[in-house]
Amino acid sequence: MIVSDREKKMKEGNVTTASTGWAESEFGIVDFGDKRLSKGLLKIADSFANSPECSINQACEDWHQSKAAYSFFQNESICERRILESHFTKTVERAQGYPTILAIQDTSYISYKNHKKTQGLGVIAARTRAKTKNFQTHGRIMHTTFAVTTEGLPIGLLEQKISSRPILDEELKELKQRSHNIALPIEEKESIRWIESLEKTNHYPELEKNKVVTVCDREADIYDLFEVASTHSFPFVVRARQDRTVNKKSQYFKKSGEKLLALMSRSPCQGEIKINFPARNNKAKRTAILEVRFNHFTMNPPRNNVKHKTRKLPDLKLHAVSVIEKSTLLGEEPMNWMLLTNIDINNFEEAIEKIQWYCLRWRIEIFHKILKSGLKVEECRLGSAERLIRYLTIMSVIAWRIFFYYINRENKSNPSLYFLTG
Ligand SMILES: [Mn+2]
Repeated sequence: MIVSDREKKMKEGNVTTASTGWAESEFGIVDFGDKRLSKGLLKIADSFANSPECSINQACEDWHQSKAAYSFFQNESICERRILESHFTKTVERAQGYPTILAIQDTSYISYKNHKKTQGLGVIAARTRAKTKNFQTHGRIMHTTFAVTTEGLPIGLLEQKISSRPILDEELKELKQRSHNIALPIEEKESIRWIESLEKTNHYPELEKNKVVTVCDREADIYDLFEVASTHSFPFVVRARQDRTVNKKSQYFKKSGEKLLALMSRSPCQGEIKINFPARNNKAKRTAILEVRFNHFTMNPPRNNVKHKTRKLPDLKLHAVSVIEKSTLLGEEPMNWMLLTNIDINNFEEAIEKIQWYCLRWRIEIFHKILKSGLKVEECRLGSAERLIRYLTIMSVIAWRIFFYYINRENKSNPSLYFLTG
């Protein structure tokens, strides 16, 4: 699996596009209750899509148009959810005819670090340094569900939430404790975003005939997420972050069970796959031979999950796929992945399929790259967080469109082109 030249180009942010009336078809159904506003949206979307790397002033044809764009972003009656919902409807339409759709979730931190004048931004990162106490990076947290076909064609967003962390010091302190405090219910933790998105993307009535597989990186290795998914039969593939004790007879039997890694390493190797890693981070490109193992196991609820107090948490029947690099050159970190899924895996082919789906998770990283390096959304100065959210919403759809346009035009959606990454 290798990265295509086109993806390389896109990763470098070298993107252009041509558009004729695409905004009409993507946003034509948006109703703000005022025709002028709906027209304004189409104009903005077309201008930005035509000049993806430009600032608002550069993208607009003239002063009048720039002024119209600014007043659009400032207009408090414009709800970004309407814009999104119009796009979601289109994504769902594009999904028709594909039996399996990957709903890839990921979080991106949009930093407005040096924008001193922007009002209402939350905190996306905080550290306590020796000299500057309570160092904070301001910005927005963008959690997106990006829909991709199993051939790798990005068909649009299925969900997006742009939020921020509380800004008060006490709140920050509390938050810091929370994220490590497993005694709090999941709803009170920030990780609830993974579960909310899972539920939303599985509730499109138009996608009833499609298999919508949620794909996430290690951040989403959360029992509560797996529990919701398993209860409602929402399929998922998530990379494991931790080595759990599994197959316990009961949560009260401390000594029963075994570690998942140990279980997998005594499972027979079912076959090998070859992956070409592209050159990156000053490392030369290389080919890795990986051993593939799979097995099923029982995930027991964590003993300290607060929900035990109110109800009996179920044991979950899950499957794991392990991919381990056989030998590496000196200094190379051997690749070692464990994927968790609630989809049955009975043979090597079914295991490989899950690995390929996980490889396609990289698509959302490219989407984030287009937003940041291509469209330079972090350079936008709009003066307030609300305006930025409207702007980021529209730019997200444009970023998707640029990506779709490239892949679709060259008709190169072949999963063998994608490389693996953690
Ligand atoms: Mn992530």
